[in-house]
Amino acid sequence: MTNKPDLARTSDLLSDDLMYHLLYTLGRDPDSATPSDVLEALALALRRPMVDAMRQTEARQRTERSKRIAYLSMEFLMGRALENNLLNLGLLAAAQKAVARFGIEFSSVAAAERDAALGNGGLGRLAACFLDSLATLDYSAVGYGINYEFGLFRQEIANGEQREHPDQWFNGRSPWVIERADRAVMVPVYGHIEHSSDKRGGYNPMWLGWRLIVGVPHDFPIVGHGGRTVNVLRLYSARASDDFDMRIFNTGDYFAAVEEKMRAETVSKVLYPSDEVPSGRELRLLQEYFLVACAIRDLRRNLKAEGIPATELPSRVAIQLNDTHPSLTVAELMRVLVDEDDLGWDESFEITKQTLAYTNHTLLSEALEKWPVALLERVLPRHLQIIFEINRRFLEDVARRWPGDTARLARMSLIGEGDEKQVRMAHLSIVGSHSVNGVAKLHSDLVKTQLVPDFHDMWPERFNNKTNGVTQRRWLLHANPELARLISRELGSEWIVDLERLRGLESRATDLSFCEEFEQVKRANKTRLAARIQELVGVRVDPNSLFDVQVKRIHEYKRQLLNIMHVIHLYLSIVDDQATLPGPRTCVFSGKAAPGYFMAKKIIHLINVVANTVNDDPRVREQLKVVFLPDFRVSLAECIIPAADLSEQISTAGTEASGTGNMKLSLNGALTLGTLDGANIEIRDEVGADNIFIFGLTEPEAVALRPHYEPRAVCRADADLSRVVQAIGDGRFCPESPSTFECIVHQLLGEDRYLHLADFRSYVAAQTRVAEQYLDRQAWLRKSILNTARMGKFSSDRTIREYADEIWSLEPRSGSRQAVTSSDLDSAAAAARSSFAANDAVSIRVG
Ligand code: 26Q
Repeated sequence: MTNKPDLARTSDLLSDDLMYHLLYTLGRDPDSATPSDVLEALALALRRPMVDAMRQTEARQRTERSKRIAYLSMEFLMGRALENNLLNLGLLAAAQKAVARFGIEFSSVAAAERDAALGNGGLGRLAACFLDSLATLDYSAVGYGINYEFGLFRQEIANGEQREHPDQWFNGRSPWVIERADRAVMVPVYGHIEHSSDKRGGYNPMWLGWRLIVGVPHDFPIVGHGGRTVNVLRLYSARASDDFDMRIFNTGDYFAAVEEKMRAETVSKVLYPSDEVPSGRELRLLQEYFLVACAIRDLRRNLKAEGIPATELPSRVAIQLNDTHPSLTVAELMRVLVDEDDLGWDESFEITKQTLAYTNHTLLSEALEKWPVALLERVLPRHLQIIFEINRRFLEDVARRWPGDTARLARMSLIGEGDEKQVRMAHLSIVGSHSVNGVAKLHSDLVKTQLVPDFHDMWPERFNNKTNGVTQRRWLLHANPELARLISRELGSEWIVDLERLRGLESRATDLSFCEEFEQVKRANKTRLAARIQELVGVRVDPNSLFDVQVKRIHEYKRQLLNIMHVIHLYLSIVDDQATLPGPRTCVFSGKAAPGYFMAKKIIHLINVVANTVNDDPRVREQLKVVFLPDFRVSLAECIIPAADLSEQISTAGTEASGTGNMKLSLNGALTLGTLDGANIEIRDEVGADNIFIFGLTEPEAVALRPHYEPRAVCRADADLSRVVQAIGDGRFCPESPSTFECIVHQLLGEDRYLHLADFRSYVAAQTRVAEQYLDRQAWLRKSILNTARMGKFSSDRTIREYADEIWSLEPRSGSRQAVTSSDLDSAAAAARSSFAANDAVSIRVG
């Protein structure tokens, strides 16, 4: 695509800038520069084209007066940025050339980058995919989040058990991030309300005695594919305000003042490592409010700068709440409109509702966020007042609509009564938004019928579905370059911005020579993963074996336990029954457990001891290998996913809101073994029932079973299952401490909340079909190709267009990129490259 002289010149310029930053910004000796020095210098060298494009994007969006989407999320699981940015800027080849001059492998420079792990899992990664799509589709968008100094913990496995270590990514200062001290904002917290009256005698409460936290934005450029649009992810760090220093001066109480300063800065210190029910911690509440307050102030500042009145907010900005974590936005927006802008309550509430939209990501009703009223009163007294007033008016509406239905009032109230009064954040989000969406068809239906049916009765028009998607730029183009190349050779490179084009591969699924090439790519990816496995856990695995992969957070509902029970079943059938498997299999697990989640940590331990037993047993020889890869994160996923043959998506029906790993794996040609849960249902609809392995109870069947479910009876009736459960309980995999897994058996035979035993038989049968079908290489390959070919729907580009059209009312951007030509991409890349031209004056020639 790029012509040679152009490439040479661009990489010359890039290496000049690289050298400049190495020498003068970082103070390193070029002769002894390490890959991570080069990485940092390269990131700094890329600032010029990125910032230029960012400013151009801003200017264009300002002149077009485009409506903007603000995506508020406590998590953005970005992963590495280098290759992604280079690919999107069209500068990858130039950078590779520039780096080669240092005698350092480009791959080692890329590998030196720490993942930006500012998220736990699906919800955070979805936010990252959305930012990529928003920029690629040229939407005016900004992500608001927190610049955690410590991202998600680093996981180590010691004696089979998870250990957590702090992850201080780039010491909290990524070279990609640009601090914007000029756009700092003040956030008040704590204090009390003084009741007073305004001039007209109306009630005029005053929030006084607050403490200030300063929010300092750190901008992370989000480069859209082709480099035309560069949006920003604005991450806030919490700092103490100068008045702390003043207090030292005034009171002389040095220690108290420093302590307070540290307390303020704690707010952005660490990501909560849990993706389940919150524990009601004050620091988390402060974090959530901090995000909301910073975002609202920033948006208002922008509007003011453009001279736009607050009443026009809904026509200029759409705010999407990523789960309830930023749901205090409802109260904060009301506070600024009513208290600061002096608008009336009704008008303010209309503006708030028209601006906000809420995405729900969970079906477990106990996982819905709630905050004690007493805590809110202490931390955010004015917001609590506002929430009470919203509730009072809301319950009046409910009572008017359903007179006398007090049970309904209690169910719907924003305040849950109990031992302790609590604010129900999902209710607040629904009442304060004009749109409530789930993240897959089944999930959105269950939100309406099971999670909040009363709200659906009241406002059916508010509820909608937006099935999740993933960005093909990261999950195919970047993660699987060989498959990307093969596809582009066959179909052209349009699929990069229009995933439906993959459908063109359908006709190649029966073309033997294409099948062979597709297989070679998979094989090379498996060989690469095998090397990684050897390096990480010292286990040699056979790239010819079936790579059976389950990678995701460890949760009981995701049923990694069911998977390992099947592994145990295979193992016992080999060693106790002298059975032979149809073919060799390598079972790959990876994922983190929340540090306080006892059962999830037990499951990790069980997987690891089973892995050790199986891998060390000479009777199993090459038939079965089991590995648990430590520290699952975006960059490790990029290595595992392209190498998978089988994708395990085995959550109990009705528990997984959507899943997105399922989409990434299928896109990379893995066949799904799954339940009819979350987006698996839509994946089946797309790939066809013949190209997926479905098993287990459906959601209505699971609901019907629960009241009379007897796991013990199920176990007794199945000899294979009894043997597996027995082996877990009697310490067969952990003889030195045989009671280690008794709690697992106790859970399985007691409640078995996630119906492992009920689905076991059906799961084993499906696994047998998998093993048998894998033997027919040609048939399997065909299915694998059809999986890739039919993933078009699951691009986050499609999801974002739906949000933009149906929730945000954003104009489709100029040309909306449906048909980007390769010359388009070239000219955008050329624009990025031309940024270096201005650099000549200060450039220093290399060597
Ligand atoms: C809340 C309060 C306090 C501490 C932590 C939390 C918290 C943090 C993260 C609660 C939940 C999460 C994350 C949830 C999540 O990742 N959900 C997943 O979202 C994906 C994207 O929509 C779906 O595909 C998955 O099905 C869903 O599990």
